[in-house]
Order: sequence, then structure tokens, then C-alpha cells
Amino acid sequence: MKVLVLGGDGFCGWPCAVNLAEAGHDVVIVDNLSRRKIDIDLGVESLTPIATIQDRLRAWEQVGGRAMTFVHLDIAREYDRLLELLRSERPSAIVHFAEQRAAPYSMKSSATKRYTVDNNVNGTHNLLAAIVDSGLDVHIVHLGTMGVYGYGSHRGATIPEGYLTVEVPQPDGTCFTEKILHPTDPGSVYHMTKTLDQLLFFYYNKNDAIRVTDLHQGIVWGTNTDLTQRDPRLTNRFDYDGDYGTVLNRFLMQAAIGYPLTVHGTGGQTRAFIHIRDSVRCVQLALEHPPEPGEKVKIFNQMTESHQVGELARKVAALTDAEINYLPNPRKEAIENDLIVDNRCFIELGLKPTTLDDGLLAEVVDVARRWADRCDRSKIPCLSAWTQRQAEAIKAFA
Ligand code: NAD
Ligand code: USQ
Repeated sequence: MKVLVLGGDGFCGWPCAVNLAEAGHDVVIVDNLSRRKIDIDLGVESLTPIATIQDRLRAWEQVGGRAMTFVHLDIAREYDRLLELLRSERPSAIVHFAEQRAAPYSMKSSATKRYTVDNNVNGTHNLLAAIVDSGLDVHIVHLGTMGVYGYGSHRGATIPEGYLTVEVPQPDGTCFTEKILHPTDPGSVYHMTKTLDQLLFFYYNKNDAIRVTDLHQGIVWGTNTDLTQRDPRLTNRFDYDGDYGTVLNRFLMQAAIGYPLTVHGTGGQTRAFIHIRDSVRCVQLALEHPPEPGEKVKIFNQMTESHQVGELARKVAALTDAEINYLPNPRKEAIENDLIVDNRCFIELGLKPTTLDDGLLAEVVDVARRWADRCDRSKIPCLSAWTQRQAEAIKAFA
């Protein structure tokens, strides 16, 4: 099938694009390369050296991969070109990764807050409006986040896959039951944009019968898949800096270079995780099992396990002899939370979870050791503070 991969030059998008090409799909990567530009603005680089998108595509064909094409397009700003692309390519499905995805970056300043909202909300809305304008029946597979549910206390309740059944009291004392979107509780401006995306999907699904699968993904760890390991020019990116690096990959990279692991607060935060190989597999499964015409938005929890940040630090320390540093938390978030997640949809579709094992953790440490001389240690601290209070605590500690 013809698939557009929006954001296909990014960390999750690139391995997903090559996997879909390998599975026999006609893949068109659409990306405005903003992620690479943000690296330049921040003065950081992926720990792994990444080839240009043009070199990636050439290398992919040279190793025998099915050819993919690339369109340089900003989905948030170039509506007419996006519509023209839909009309000319007539895709059956669109995988939508094309958003500003870092919570700390979204909280850096009013400029990055506004950019994140403009980019993410406009991009998603442009896509939906363009599909309606095009008259095509396209299945959107969107990368959302587990963070839409929030990390307050769920008091031991299991987080369902998107919808909650509630009892609504009637004036006569009886109740009716209804399935509603699970209440949202975003913890950053970035996470807030994902809750707005949910509402956009809900509306366009109801009004225009657009078929959508929204994947509420946990934190992705690891770096390469078998396919991106086929040639050095296919290597995936590895973010480690204080804005874009995510917790487990950061700990593994820190251990590799002898930098004390940066635990925020007590490390009591529990989060959902998924390995990049499973992320890629889940997107393929979602594409192969689209909603029926007229079906409401499908929501899957795309995660395989939950862990506490402090527990992960201790695990990495035990594996590598790294030291742990407990730092003032730059984020306004619960000191501790529980997280029990229903992820049956993907398991029933055949996902065999890749869980955290020492071999896989060691593999990431090896990648990081290999490129350790590319690491700029001054870019490791997380300095983006959620409020003035957190900013002052970081300053006082420094
Ligand atoms: P990334 O920043 O590496 O990739 C996003 C890609 O989208 C980049 O290549 C960027 O240039 C492109 N892009 C951004 N705005 C665009 C626009 N307006 N037009 C065209 N292209 C645009 O991020 P990622 O880690 O690959 O994340 C991809 C998606 O998955 C995001 O939506 C993110 O919210 C979601 N997600 C990521 C994680 C994670 O741990 N990385 C976890 C859960 C969900
Ligand atoms: N943390 C540390 N030390 C660090 C970095 C982070 O203790 O060096 C803590 C944070 O305070 C937070 C937790 O680790 O409590 C997770 O932080 P993160 O940066 O790994 O993840 P997050 O900001 O939630 O964002 C990432 C992706 C985002 C995705 C989200 C999924 O960047 O795109 O949506 O994970 S989820 O966490 O399920 O919402």
C-alpha cells in the first residue's frame, strides 16, 4: 500500500519508514527537517552520527531496500502543498510522527511553548482538513503519548486503552453508562498538544468519518533496529542532551561515559517504556489492522512495561558501576506515582514485547561508548525548568 510517513526523518519515524518499505509498502517520507535544525539551534548533535536524509535513502537502496521518496514539506505551514501531495500520491495510510516531541524543549521559553503548540496542533489539524478536502479515504496512524493520561495518582486503577466507561446520573436518580475519552492531565505544553490532537481526531472522526488509530506511546528506548544496522548511513539518531534525551537512553549514555546518572528528585516517577524495535512493529500492526469505516478512533497503549526512574538508575548502576546523582527536579511533577496500563490491544494483535534485559541495555551502552567522543558533557544537564520555582532550585544547587 502507499504510505506517507510524516516525520520519517526522526528517531521513531526513520526506523518505521525502512520497516514499512521492507514489508513491501510504497513509502513517501515527508519531513521539514526541523528536528535537525533544532539541534543546530541548541548546539547539540545526535550521539550517533546521522547521514542526511538523501544519503539515508541512497544507502537504503544500495543495501537492496525498496526505494522510498522524500518530500521536504512543513505540514503545519504548507497546507496547499500538503493537499496537493495527498491528491497526487493518493495514499491509503498516513503515519503521523511530525510533531515537536520534547517536553523540556516545549517548556524552555514562551517562544518554544508557542512553537510547540503552533507546530503540533496546526500540523495535525492541517492533515485532517486536507484529508477531507482531498475526498480520500485515508487511515491515519498517529503517534500520541501515554502522557495524555497524566502521572498523578490513578489510585491503583488500570489505565484503559483510551476510553473510560462512566456512569452518568440522571435527574430521576437512574444512571446511564457511556464510553468517554479518558480524562486528560498533561504534564507539559508538549503533552498538552497531544491531548488537543485527541480532540481533533475525535471531532473529524465524528464529522467526516476519518479513520484514525491513535497510539499512546510510552518512552522509547534503544537506538537501532536490524534494518538500520545494515549500513552505517542508516544509523538512527541518539538524543542525549538535557532537552531531547529521554531518561533511559540518557542513563545508559551517562554510564558509558562515566557521568553520574541524573535522577530528578527521588526518582519515584513511574513511566511506561517501549523498545524502538517494538515501536516499529506496533506501527506496522496498527497499519495492518485499520478501523472499519464508521468506527470511532481506535486508541492503543503502545508500551510494554512500566518502571520507576530511580529503579532504572539502580539497574543501570548495577550493570555498569555508574554513580547516581539525585538532582533537584526541573519539572513540576508528582514525586512518586503508580502506573498500571492495559496494553492488551497490541498483545492480541501478536506483539511479543521486548522487555528490559541486561543484554539490550548493554547494547545501548556499547553504542554510546563507541561514540563517546562525540558527547558534549556541557549539554547533559536538564536546565529547562517548568516554573520559576524549579528554576531557582536548580540555580541554588549549581
Ligand atoms: P523526532 O523529533 O525525532 O521526529 C519528529 C520528526 O518530525 C522530525 O524529523 C521533524 O523534523 C519532523 N517534523 C516536526 N514538525 C514537522 C512539521 N511541521 N512538518 C514536517 N515534519 C515535521 O521525534 P520522535 O522521537 O521520532 O517522535 C515521533 C513522534 O512520536 C512524536 O509525535 C512524539 O510525540 C511521539 N512519541 C515519541 C516518543 C519518544 O520517546 N521518542 C514517545 C512517545 C511518543
Ligand atoms: N528524568 C530524570 N532524569 C533525566 C531525564 C528525565 O529523572 O535525566 C525523569 C523526568 O523528570 C520524568 C521522566 O524521567 O519524570 C521521563 O522523562 P523523559 O524525558 O524520559 O520523558 P518525557 O518527558 O515524558 O517524554 C518522552 C518523549 C515524549 C513522549 C513521552 C512518553 O520525549 O515524546 O511523549 O516520553 S510518556 O513519558 O509516556 O509521556
